[in-house]
Formats: sequence, C-alpha cells, structure tokens
Amino acid sequence: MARKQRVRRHARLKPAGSARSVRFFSGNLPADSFLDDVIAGLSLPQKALPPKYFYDAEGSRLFARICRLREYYPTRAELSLTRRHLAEIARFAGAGCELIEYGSGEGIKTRLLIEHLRPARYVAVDISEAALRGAAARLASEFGWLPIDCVVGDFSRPLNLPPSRGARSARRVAYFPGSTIGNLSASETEAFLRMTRAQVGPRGAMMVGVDLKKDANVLHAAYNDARAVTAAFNLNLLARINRELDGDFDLRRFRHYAFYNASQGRVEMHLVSLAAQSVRVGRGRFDFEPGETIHTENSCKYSIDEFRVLAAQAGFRAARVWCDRRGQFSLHGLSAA
Ligand code: SAH
Ligand code: AVI
Repeated sequence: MARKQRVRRHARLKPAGSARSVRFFSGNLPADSFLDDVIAGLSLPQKALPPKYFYDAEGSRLFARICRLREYYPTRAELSLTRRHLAEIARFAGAGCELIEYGSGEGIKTRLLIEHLRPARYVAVDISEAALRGAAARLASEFGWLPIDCVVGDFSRPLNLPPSRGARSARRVAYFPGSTIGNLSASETEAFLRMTRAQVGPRGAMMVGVDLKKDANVLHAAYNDARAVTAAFNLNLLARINRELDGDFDLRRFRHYAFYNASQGRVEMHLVSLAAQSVRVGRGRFDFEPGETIHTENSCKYSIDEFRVLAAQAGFRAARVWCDRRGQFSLHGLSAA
C-alpha cells in the first residue's frame, strides 16, 4: 500500500552526552514503515527486503566489523584515496563550508575531511540512531569547536535538513562516501541526487564515493568473507524482523548467498531458504520453497564514465574524480551548477 510521504517537522531528540555542540533531530521515518515494507517485500514473486533495514544497532555494529575485514577492500581503498588526495578534495569542497553527510555510519573518512575543512557545521543523516550517537560522541570529543547536527532519517524519502545555525549561510557540500549509492536502484539514485542537488543549492557541491568494476573474484571474496561476518550481517535482517515485528524466522533454515551478477554490474545478496517452510511476520504468513531466496541487497559497481552519466542525468556537473592507487574505488566531485 502506497503511504503518503510527508516531510515531518524536526522534533528534537535527547542531546548526546554532555556535548552542547551536538543536536539530534528526528527526520522522516513514518511509524510502521518497517512492517509495511517487510509485508510488501515478502509478498513479491521474487521476495525482497530493502537494505536500509539492515542497520539497527546490531546491523551497524556488524557493518563496522565488515569495514575492518581483510577481504572488504572498499573502506580501506576509500580511506587511502581520501588521504592521498586530501588537499585537492579540501580545495574542491572549500574550507568553512557546511558538510552534510548522508549514511554517515561510523564517520571513518569524515574525520579527515573535518580536520582539513574546518566546516562551519557538520550535518550527519543516518537511519541508524545507534550509529549516529556513537559517531557524534566521537567527533564531538575530537572536534570540540564543531557544531554537529544529527538527523535520524531516511535519505530515500523527502527529507528536510535543520536550518543553518549562523546568520550567514555557508556553502553547502553534500558527502556520500562508502559506495552506499551502489545500494540504490537507478530510479532511487536519480531521485536521491536530485534531492541533494536541491539541498546544496546552486553554489553547492557533492562528493560521492563510488566502488569501481573489478575482478569478480575480488568482489566475491569481499561479500563472502571467511569469518562469515557478512553472512551474520545479512541474517541479522531476519533476526531484526523477529525482534521488532513478531516474526518467527528460524535463522538455521536460511543461508547467506552473495554473487557478482556481471550482466547487471552488481553484487547481489540473498537469503536462501534451506527447506520448504512457512514463516509468520505479524499477522502475515509467507511460504518458502526449498532454494527460494529473499533478495536483500544490490551493490552496484560502476565505471567512472557510467557514474558520470548518472550524475549528469540528475543535473550535476562532474567536475573532479579521485581514485586510490590500485584503481579500486573513486570519489566524484560534482558541482551543482
Ligand atoms: N558512510 C559510512 C557508512 C556506510 S554504511 C562509510 O563510508 O563507512 C551505510 C550507512 O548508511 C549506514 O550507516 C546506514 O545506517 C545508512 N543508511 C542506509 N540506508 C539509509 C537510508 N535510506 N537513509 C539513511 N541512512 C541510511
Ligand atoms: C553500505 N554498503 C555500501 C555496503 C556494500 O558494500 O554494498 C553494505 C555491505 N553489504 C555487504 N557488505 C557490505
């Protein structure tokens, strides 16, 4: 059932710790959207669940572990490209800007930018309140001078940002690292880029981390790590449904499955039913054949030119691109005008 999307006014949440420079806002998460989306997704002929629901407190903790895995190259590659090109990246963004990060998570790379840019304000948007609180507390203790506004919200829906704090509005620069953009469909990507372009305004810019196409073996290993942390991250979605939506998924009867779909240029993650079974979620009941899957995530890999075309379709001018030495990952600098 289509739910009318309404941008809610920001309600202030509890302040984080003692840091007076940190403010929390609730964004645009409608009550019951998790249940509605799960029921809708499990009713599709190819069962599917939106990847944004991976990130409860446990999912955010597991993702932080993934970022440190030997096989998961994207975090290391993006960190290394950020260090390598930091002076140019900072020049592109401009010192004293307002830095607005979407899907900020732990904010690993953000620290480097903040150090160099000394932004007028840092706005972090994330669906995971646990991730936001952890990152805000760390950044506030490291950068006591920095005003930090955290928005617990969904960037795939219309989203209002809290107004600037100062009298003079600084240039706005959106930051979307981690290749989270690869988890969006083509239409979601265009809608998201259009929304951020409107949010930064004609003087603004955006920097997007984009994972690059590469050897399928490297991709396979990154999403099938030996310690099975990615498997736990994937299965946690079912555990979260059990915890929050009165589900009765038996996690021993589902298995993590990830592979590179070369024709679509994406890694797909699924959960495979190991038996014929019937699962309850709230008042809904869903039947599974042996081998039937729930499609839980796409992680699109782009060439530099493919991503430039997407950015241009949303009205951005692809101004700069930076890569790590091994050519695994890219950061695109996009101008709004
Ligand atoms: N930017 C960080 C984290 C990437 S993980 C990095 O580069 O390491 C993806 C992050 O996006 C998670 O913190 C997750 O909670 C958040 N996220 C995923 N979908 C979201 C959505 N629709 N709206 C807001 N945040 C979302
Ligand atoms: C957040 N996102 C970019 C990660 C990715 O690589 O697509 C999520 C992830 N899924 C499995 N491992 C990591």
